[in-house]
Amino acid sequence: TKPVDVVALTERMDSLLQRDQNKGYRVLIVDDDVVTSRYYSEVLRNAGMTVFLLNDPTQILSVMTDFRPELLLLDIYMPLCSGVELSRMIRQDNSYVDVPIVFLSSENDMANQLDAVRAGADDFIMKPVSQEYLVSSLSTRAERYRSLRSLIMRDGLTGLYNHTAIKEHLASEILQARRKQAPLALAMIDLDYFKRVNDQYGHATGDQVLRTLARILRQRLRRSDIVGRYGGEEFAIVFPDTDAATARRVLDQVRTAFAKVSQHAENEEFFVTFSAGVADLENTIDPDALFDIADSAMYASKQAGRNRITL
Ligand code: GH3
Ligand code: MG
Ligand code: MG
Ligand code: MG
Repeated sequence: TKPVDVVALTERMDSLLQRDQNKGYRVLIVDDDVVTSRYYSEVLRNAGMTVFLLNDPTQILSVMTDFRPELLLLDIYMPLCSGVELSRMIRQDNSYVDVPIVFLSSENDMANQLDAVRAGADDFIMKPVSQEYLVSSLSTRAERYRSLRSLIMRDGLTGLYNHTAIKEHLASEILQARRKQAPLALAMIDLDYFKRVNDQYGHATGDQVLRTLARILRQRLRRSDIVGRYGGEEFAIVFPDTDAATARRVLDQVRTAFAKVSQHAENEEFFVTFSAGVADLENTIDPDALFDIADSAMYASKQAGRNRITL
C-alpha cells in the first residue's frame, strides 16, 4: 500500500471545508433599521450564508414559508411589532418550534434580555459584535439545526423525506402555489405485489427494491420536485408549478424506467412495478383531501390491473 500523503490530504480537507463553509445557511434578518441590518447581512453573505433581509416585521410569516430560514436574527425594538413578540409568535407555530432565534440588539437591560429568552430566543448578542463572533455563533447554530432537521425529516432507509416532512412540504407548497396562482400536483405511488417480493426473496431484498425506486425517482425528477416515503412501500411526490396531466406524463416515464430495472436476489433476477395516482389543485386545496384524492386514484390504478397511473 502507498503511504498516505498527509500534506495533500490536509490541503484537500482544507479546500473541502472552505467550499462547504457556512453551506449557504439561510438566515432571516428582521430589523427595522435599514442601514445597520444591511451591514450585518453583508457580513453574513460574505461568510457564505444566504440572507433574506426583512425591514417590515409584519411580513414575517409569509417570508418564513417561502424562505424557510435555518436561523432568525431579530432586532428587539421595531415600531410595528417587537422582536420579543415576534419570537413568541414564531414559537407558537409547530413548524418553527426548533428554528434557532438569536437577538441582536444594543439592549443592555437585563430584564429585557430575560424577556427575550423567555420568548424562546436561543441567544442574545450585544451590539457592537465582531464579525468573527457573529459568523461563528450563527453558523454553529444553523449547522446544528440543519443536521437535526435532516435526522427528523428524512427516512432512514431511502434518504427521502419521511411522512411528516412530505406532509409539511405539501402544506407549504400549496400556500405558495395559491399565492403565485401556479398549479401543483401530488402523486401517490404504491409498489405492486410487494408482499410477494418479501415472501419470495426476503425482507432485505425488499428493502433494496425500495432504495432502488428512491434512487430512480431522485434521478428522473426535477430538483424542485419533493419526493418522500409516505409509508412502508408507498411514496409521495409533490410537483410544484405542475398540473396533474404533466406530472402524470413525467411519472409515467419513471414508471416505464423502473419496470425495466433488473432487481436481484442471490442468483435470481426479477422485476417490480408500481401503480400511482395523481391529483392537483383543481380538485381541492386542502392537503389531507389532496392526499385522499391521489390515494383513490392510485387505488383505481390497482383495480385496473396495476403498473399504471390514474389521474
Ligand atoms: P398491491 O399490489 O395490492 O399493493 O400488493 P402488495 O403486496 O404490495 O400489498 P400491500 O401494499 O398491502 O403490501 C405492502 C407490503 O409491503 C407489506 C409489507 O410486507 C411490505 N413492506 C412495507 N414496508 C416495508 C419495508 O420497509 N421493507 C420491506 N422489505 N417491505 C415492506
Ligand atoms: Mg430597531
Ligand atoms: Mg401499500
Ligand atoms: Mg403495494
